[in-house]
Amino acid sequence: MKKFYIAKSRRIRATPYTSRIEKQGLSSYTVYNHMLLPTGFNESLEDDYHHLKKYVQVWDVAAERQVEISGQDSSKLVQLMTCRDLSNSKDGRCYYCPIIDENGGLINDPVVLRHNKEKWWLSIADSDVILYAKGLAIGYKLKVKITEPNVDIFAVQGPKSYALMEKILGHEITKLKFFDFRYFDFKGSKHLIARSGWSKQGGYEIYVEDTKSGLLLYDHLFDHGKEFNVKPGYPNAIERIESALLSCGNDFDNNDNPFECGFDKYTNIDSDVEFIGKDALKNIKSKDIAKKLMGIMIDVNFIDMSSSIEIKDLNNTIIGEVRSGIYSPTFKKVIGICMINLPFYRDFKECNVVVNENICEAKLCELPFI
Ligand code: THG
Repeated sequence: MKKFYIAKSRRIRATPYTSRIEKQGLSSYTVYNHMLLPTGFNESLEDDYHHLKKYVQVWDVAAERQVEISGQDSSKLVQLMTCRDLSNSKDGRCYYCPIIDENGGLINDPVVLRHNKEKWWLSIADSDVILYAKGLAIGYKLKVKITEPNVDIFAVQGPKSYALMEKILGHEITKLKFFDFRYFDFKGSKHLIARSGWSKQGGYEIYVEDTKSGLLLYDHLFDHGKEFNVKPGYPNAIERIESALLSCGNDFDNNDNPFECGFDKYTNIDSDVEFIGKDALKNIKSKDIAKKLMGIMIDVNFIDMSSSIEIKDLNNTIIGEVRSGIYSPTFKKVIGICMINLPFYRDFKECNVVVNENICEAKLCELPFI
């Protein structure tokens, strides 16, 4: 597969870690929230996958931008944007929240951090949530301030992340529960650290506000992490597809709703909170969903995904599309995340997918794979 350079410009923003990862052997980027997001280093995606599952990696995920909503009406605005009931939310907790529009169509799936009732961060996936938030604030005449603060996340992921972070920040860090966050001291500077991250291998995310100290911490992790075999990394497509961590814009977009994407547990249409799209979701819930996100295993050892790929049943009827796919060394075939139409999502039929111009046998399954 031919690779192309990214022409850098101000519009495609660098991160504070960019110069470091480029020295550390970066080989490819994607663009996410108008910012550089690493997608590969010198070693192969498969080697990095095995490494992530065994050791610890430090990821430049500064492209996961924060939309800060503060002020008197901030709780109201955050709740208007998500179908997840946040009325019992607590300070210092993260909440995975679908953001939807008036039709119930998905806009984004951020991790929402509640600092307090008057200060929230939406740690967004790749779409311009800030414009939606500002539009709503104007229309509803809300007393809020909406900004994109200078917060640049790096993640520490993998089973050895706990030991590495304990060595650098002390024993307290190991007591942080999944999706809790608080400020930890590093050489006199405070850093917001959450136990979270876009892998199922465990770890932390450091929301760096003090760039100078954040870079010191970044370097420190490498300087003192050799015993844990620390390496630079990035959200790994193999690991995240096996774990069914969904990718906004790839696995779902604005034409899909939370029920079709398996976000049922983050969708509360029966509580009395007010959010945009609630009536639309009630209507959707009263019928069968039109399509459903599922897993697919395809009998082939390589797939190049640059757009969705049709899935047909054995009668040549289109039953859905593959939206993300990658060769999995664990399953020894291509695994993918696909959207399957009604009624075909009901029984997991054998199907066919044309990959690399060959008709390949495939099987549907429930998510996650692991
Ligand atoms: N961390 C932070 N910001 C982010 C991401 C992240 N913004 C962009 C993108 N990732 C948003 N998407 C997701 C998707 C899944 C999860 C987090 C962000 C996630 N899900 C867990 C799961 O599915 O098991 C837990 C969800 C729960 O039950 O609460 O972690 O990674 N800062």
